[in-house]
Amino acid sequence: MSVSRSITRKIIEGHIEEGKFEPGEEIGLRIDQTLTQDATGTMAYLQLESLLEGAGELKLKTELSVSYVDHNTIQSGFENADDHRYLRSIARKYGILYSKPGNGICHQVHLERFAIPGKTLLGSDSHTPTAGGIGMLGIGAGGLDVAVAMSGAPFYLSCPAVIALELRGQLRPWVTAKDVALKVLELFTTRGNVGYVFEYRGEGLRTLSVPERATIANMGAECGVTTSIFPSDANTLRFLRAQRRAQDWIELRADADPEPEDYESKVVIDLDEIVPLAACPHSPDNIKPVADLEGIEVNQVCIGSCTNSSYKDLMTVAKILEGKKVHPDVELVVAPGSRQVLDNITRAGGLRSLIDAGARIAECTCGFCIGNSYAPATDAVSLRTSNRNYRGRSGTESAKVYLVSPVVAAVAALTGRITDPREFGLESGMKYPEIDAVPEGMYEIDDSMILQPERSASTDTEIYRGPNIGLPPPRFTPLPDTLSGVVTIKVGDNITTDHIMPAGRRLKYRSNIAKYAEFVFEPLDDGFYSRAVGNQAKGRYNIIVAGESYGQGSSREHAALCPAFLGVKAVIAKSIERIHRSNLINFGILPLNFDSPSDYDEVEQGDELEIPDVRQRLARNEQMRVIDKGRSRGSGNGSGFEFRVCSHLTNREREIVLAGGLLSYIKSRPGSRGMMQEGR
Ligand code: MIC
Ligand code: SF4
Repeated sequence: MSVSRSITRKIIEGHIEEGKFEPGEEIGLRIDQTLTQDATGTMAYLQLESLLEGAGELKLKTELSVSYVDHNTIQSGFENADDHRYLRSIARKYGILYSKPGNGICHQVHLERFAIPGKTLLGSDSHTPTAGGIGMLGIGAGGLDVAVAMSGAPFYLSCPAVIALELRGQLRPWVTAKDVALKVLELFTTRGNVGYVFEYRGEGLRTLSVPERATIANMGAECGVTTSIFPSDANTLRFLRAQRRAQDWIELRADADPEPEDYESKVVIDLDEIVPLAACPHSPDNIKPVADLEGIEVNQVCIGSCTNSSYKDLMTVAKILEGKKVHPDVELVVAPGSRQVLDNITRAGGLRSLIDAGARIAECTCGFCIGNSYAPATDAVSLRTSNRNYRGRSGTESAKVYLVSPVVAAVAALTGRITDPREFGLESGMKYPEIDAVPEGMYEIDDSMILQPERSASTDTEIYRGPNIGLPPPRFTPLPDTLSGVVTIKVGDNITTDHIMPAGRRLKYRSNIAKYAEFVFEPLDDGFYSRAVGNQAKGRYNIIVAGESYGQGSSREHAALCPAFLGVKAVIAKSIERIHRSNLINFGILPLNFDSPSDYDEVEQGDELEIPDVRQRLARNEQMRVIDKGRSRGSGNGSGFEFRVCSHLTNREREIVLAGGLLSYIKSRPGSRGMMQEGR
């Protein structure tokens, strides 16, 4: 009997290589396309090189792989530029497309030029689900997983359950797709959504263009879902036509009547009822109506990032600013999402309005979003159209960052205060500028900043390795029989990968693990590094203890790789987010959950823990006993205390941890020279 299916299920079943569509079960998916960005890319390609060492054939197995340079573009020293050269030479060698710095943010460019409805995309960046706006299954992962997928092996994940988000009605003037994304965050928060896909449906989709859908799909990443996806319909075709890619279109929708059986639940969102919203400091789910924040003085406004930097976003901003001046006390920064966007707003006169109004025009990169430029002043209020406002991410610890739509941002840039844009419209007599997402039916397209090498790789291309490229990727020791270690740090709930492995001014060390490791947990506790190294020197493992939702946010595998480099062998948490959990496993760190969350309160930083028979228990998938021997110095309060933890690893994950990580696991398998043969 045929079942009625969701879009998610249709794409997964069309790509499944192992397992079956059963939420919670491990599945292996064939990956059609990959993307990397430079901040995660150097490590991903170093690992790819390691995987391919000794393999005769060099051709990658994906249909398309693109290497973007969009994060580390400051070039205040040789490091970034050297990394770019490395990436470029790797792309030439392996037949990977290379998007030069300045061409745009990976997710925006990928949506414009490469994303295809119905296909799968694996990206070494957590906002890869942006491609869900076009009906592609885009999933974020660590660089090593992406490297493995490029070599042709399936990508393993826990089969997601599908939540349907039914959109009804139509957005009111001055309310935008960003407000929908923030509404979803208000409903679902940043925790507890691991293992789900948000699938959008309903008549409300009619009025949402692909870039607007992409804004909504983009911020599903903040909820922690595996991905978000929209149908591929007439609006999708219109967008693809305007990108001269009509041939990439297929129609894709969920079976309609009765509703797909695999929706685990359905939530209705009435677009007419959504009001302008803001995510207040310091979390993307701290949502309030803009009307409630009116009057707060604003020092900085930053418009851009992979969430909100499309042609429509920036033209709307330009129209609001047209003929006016930015408030004297406000700094306005505008970073177009891609060179295509910059080109099109230039032709449409938008750039002129932005410049005349007094905007600082930044290059088409992540820039302010990753905190490596345009850091706000001490205690400043910064309104940003990006997707994350964790404390300190902007580059300024004391800054208060509010996440808002480009419309709210533009209005605040004029008034110098947080202002409800609907009120602004009424008071100023300005009509809401309705901008078509596609300029006069067609975008201006120029792909000359995307270097297209031969797809068949060339063995004689020399790989450039500047001094910023550290040693080859480290490998880690197999898990011991009894794991003894020290709780080197105990952290609370909602610890993001920005807390674990800061970006901003530390970003340039991404290719040099030994150096970057010096900054593990720097924003929370700058003594972590020396304690961890001290324990390592004494031959003891380090253990991290954490609360709920550990490892939220980015896909950066460095948040696992650098701790592993410092001898971290286990994380014991109340819960761990999906991508980070996979990254821990990939680098041989055992992810453990407290069986009883209240045990978290009993364990203290400095305690010595022992997990006996860990290999055996893992192999038998049994609960584990942790003996807390009390603090290593002083009498300690925890002597004799015992608690239980569980690992919930699949067979494959278990073997990876036992082997000391994915690289060691792959290398230890017969025929491993062989990722290429193992794959398709
Ligand atoms: C981010 O937005 O935090 C990043 C920087 O894009 C990361 C990737 C990285 O750390 O390089 C992400 O979202 O995965
Ligand atoms: Fe770049 Fe920010 Fe998007 Fe991350 S969230 S990819 S840093 S623009």
